[in-house]
Amino acid sequence: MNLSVKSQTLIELEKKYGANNYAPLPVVLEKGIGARVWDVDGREYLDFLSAYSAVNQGHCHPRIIQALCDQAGKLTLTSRAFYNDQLGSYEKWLCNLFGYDRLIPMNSGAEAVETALKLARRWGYDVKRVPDLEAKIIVVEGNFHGRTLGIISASTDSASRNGFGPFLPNFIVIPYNDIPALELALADPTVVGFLVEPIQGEAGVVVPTAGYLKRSYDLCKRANVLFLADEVQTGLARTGRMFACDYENVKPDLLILGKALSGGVLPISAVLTSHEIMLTIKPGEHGSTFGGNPLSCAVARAAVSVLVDEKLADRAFRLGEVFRSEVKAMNSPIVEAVRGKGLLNAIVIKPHGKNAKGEPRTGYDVCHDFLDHGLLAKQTHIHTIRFAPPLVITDEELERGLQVIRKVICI
Ligand code: IF1
Repeated sequence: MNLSVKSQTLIELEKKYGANNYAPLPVVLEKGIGARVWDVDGREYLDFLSAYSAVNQGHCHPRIIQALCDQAGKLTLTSRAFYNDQLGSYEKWLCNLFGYDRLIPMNSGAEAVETALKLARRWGYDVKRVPDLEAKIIVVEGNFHGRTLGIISASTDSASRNGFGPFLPNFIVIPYNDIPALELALADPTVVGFLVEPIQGEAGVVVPTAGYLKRSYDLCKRANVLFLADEVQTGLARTGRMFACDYENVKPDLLILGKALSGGVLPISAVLTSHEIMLTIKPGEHGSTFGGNPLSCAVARAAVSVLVDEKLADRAFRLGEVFRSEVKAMNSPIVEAVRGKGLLNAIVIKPHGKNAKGEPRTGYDVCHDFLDHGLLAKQTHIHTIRFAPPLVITDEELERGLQVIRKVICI
């Protein structure tokens, strides 16, 4: 589709003055409500990415926006040098809701992951009594936990880590979904934590074998190693349960949340854990300027309340079943796999045909076709396309999205 002058102008501004760290699809968005967004020319799209599962509650959910506006007019930031009237009640409410003793409020998902890694190391030295500087963390191939130097030190993705070294030592990388490999790695007495996504998002919505999380958790307990679940993308109703770990009744020692914790309104993240683990960090040893600010507390409380009150996990479960069964029933000649849980799904595309440049068509080309037909989705690792609409998507909107998908992949 040809871009309007208005869109082209705005795109050129980003190209001229911004960082070249993304290759966005050619669409310039200016408005969003629920599962729908509109570009600067008033064209409507169904959002099947939800800002990588940050907008589970739908764009500009009125209850979250109201909480934002109410608090924004009162007090937005005090820093933690002082107390504020929102943080304590938010911490108590979220800890009681999710069954944890304590919460440390951060901002981005990466910050929360870094915080969890520091807590695991500090617990390792102070409680497990691992010799200083020897604490190790087990991670898995294909992991994605963020873009900070500490986190990419654990990454196996060249695009995330090449050219940014040197890296943090003491990460042990094992295959995902591989219990014997974990058992072997856990034999090292200096291991303090196992960091894992319950479903690997960036790797292409890779769902592990049923029982993998529970078995991993049990092995970690037996080895006196902490189980760190990165639920930044899978958490908060996305996969059809409040947390993906809930499918196996696993309660992580450290629960890492972000993205939809704010419903996509602000960067808000958190790590929830026990008294013993959380209190290993003393005053002045960790924090952030915006962590726990009153505006974020008010927004997060509204965002999580929406998930609970609108029963969005149940909705994601039901609509996810519809989505996967309907896409599978399309029997598309270019799709070699359909997988996911709840409304975190993906299809794997076979290289097919040629694009305008005469190259084999990839996920990017298919997403470009989706765009032309009014649906926004994004490929990951060339041939995998992730579908993650807001959990508030209506049955009619989902059906409309499936019609677009059918039109594009059943060529
Ligand atoms: C980008 C990916 C998704 C995450 C998990 C922590 C974080 C993320 C499981 C860090 C963030 C985002 C980052 C964004 C695109 C997106 C992404 F493609 F990068 F990998 F979703 F799959 N744990 N994921 O998925 O949270 O610091 O970003 O708040 O960097 O391109 P963040």
